[in-house]
Amino acid sequence: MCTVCGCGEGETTIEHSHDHDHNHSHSHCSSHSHSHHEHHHDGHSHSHDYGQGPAHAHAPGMSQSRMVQVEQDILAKNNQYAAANRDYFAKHGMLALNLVSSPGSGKTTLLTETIALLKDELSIAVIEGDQQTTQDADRIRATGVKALQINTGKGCHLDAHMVGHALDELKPEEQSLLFIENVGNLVCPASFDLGEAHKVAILSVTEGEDKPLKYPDMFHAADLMILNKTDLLPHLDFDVEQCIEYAKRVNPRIKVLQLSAKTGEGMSTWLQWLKATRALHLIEYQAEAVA
Ligand SMILES: Nc1nc2c(ncn2[C@@H]2O[C@H](COP(=O)(O)OP(=O)(O)OP(=O)(O)O)[C@@H](O)[C@H]2O)c(=O)[nH]1
Ligand SMILES: [Zn+2]
Ligand SMILES: [Zn+2]
Ligand SMILES: [Zn+2]
Repeated sequence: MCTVCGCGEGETTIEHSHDHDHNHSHSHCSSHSHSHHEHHHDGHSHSHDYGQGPAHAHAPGMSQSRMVQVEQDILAKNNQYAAANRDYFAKHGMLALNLVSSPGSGKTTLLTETIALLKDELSIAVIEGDQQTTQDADRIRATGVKALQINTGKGCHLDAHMVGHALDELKPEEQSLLFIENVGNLVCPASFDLGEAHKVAILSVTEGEDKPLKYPDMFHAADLMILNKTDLLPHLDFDVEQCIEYAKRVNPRIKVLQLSAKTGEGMSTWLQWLKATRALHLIEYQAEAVA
């Protein structure tokens, strides 16, 4: 159960790149604490079941203070896994970006278009999160880069533990750019640090300019807001200036880019942001290597 919104968690599955003729599942999360990237995967296929055990309890009957305590425990545990992921990214010189938005804002389209423009220049890998299908990961793989799907079942967000396991499986190349497409949801993904360098919030102009005010946590947590589908602006009465003002009201440091993943308008500025951000991370990585 997600204590942030009370929805069901569990049934999480992570794609496996290898297939064997036997499967087993083991129960995760509630009892073990491990550091990532050093456990399991001895060449057979298994599925993870995240939500079993005590955390599977139902919200009704739980007191408010107990709910708050559970939420704090979950977030504290998540932060430990996030720190392990961050460490892994730093060690491998990887820039990880967590793409967050409502369903259908254009995350996967933005990714496929970005990959097409950048993949000859740098190594890119993608972790795809959504509740049920592997369609997004299939769309990414069609571009020729490595992608792995995490299905969260009823879960409404990715957490750092899932991402750690996905990294074990995906094994992105050194110094690669890693995109993590979160589950389409403007609420819960804001609370879960995945170890990423930046959350990038994608808002499409069809959603209305008031979204940053209505979902402030998400826009507060993001360092960059991409206003997508600008090709549709002539057909709408979306007020771009007002939207940017709202976003800056909840997060004065947020940067805003406007683009259309469909027509390519504005994409070059996004590519510049990606390359500049990656370059900064590589400077830190190289400085660490020398020290
Ligand atoms: N007009 C227009 N349509 C777009 C643009 N970007 C994406 N779309 C369309 O928006 C719809 C949703 O795009 P996706 O890329 O699947 O969105 P998503 O955020 O990955 O969706 P979920 O993974 O379900 O949350 C598709 O029909 C896209 O073709 C754009 O810049 N302009
Ligand atoms: Zn939730
Ligand atoms: Zn684990
Ligand atoms: Zn998608």
